[in-house]
Amino acid sequence: MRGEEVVAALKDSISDDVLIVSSNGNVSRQVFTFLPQPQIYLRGSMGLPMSIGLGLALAQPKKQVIIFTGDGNFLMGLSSLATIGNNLPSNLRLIILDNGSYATTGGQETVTSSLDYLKLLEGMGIKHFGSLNAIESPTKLSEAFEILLTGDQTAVLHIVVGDDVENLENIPWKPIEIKEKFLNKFG
Ligand SMILES: Cc1ncc(C[n+]2csc(CCOP(=O)(O)OP(=O)(O)O)c2C)c(N)n1
Repeated sequence: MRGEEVVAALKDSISDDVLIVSSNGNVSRQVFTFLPQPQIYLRGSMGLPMSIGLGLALAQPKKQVIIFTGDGNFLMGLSSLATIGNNLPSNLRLIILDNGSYATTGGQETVTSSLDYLKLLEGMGIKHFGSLNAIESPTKLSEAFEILLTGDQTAVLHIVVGDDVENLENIPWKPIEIKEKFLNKFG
């Protein structure tokens, strides 16, 4: 499965009151296209979805917060993972869509092929971790997602996805409009 197929497949499991933060580039376009709007669609800066998601989870403890990040963004924002591990908000979920590349900018390889996610996350103090290969086991996706959502602790789901991408429409909202629409709905 490609990243957008994974995001689209999760649509029915995500209720309208869930807060979502998505990393810049393709992942934000996928979340914008397939999941309830509005959400925080990052544009431009890489590496910020984890810190912004953590802030949202701490500010809105009664709401569930899901971060969707590409692996390139995940690597760039690693320092905030340590802060997540230190705070461990029970309402925070992190989904890493790992296509092993910076697909948005032409598919340059990232270094996740040599990354031991389990050790990394454990070292950051995050214990609830799942990893699956969505290409080989699409039926396991909804099961894994169900476990992720219904748990009572900070949890991370790492999903290996294909590196071929569909060219989705760019998000038509400016960053300030994204903020206003999000605050109008959830603020
Ligand atoms: C600080 C910074 N460096 C580089 C870029 C250019 N850039 C935009 S999206 C992107 C790739 C993001 O990769 P990933 O998070 O793995 O998502 P994918 O594109 O693979 O879906 C890059 C390098 C940027 N926007 N900001």
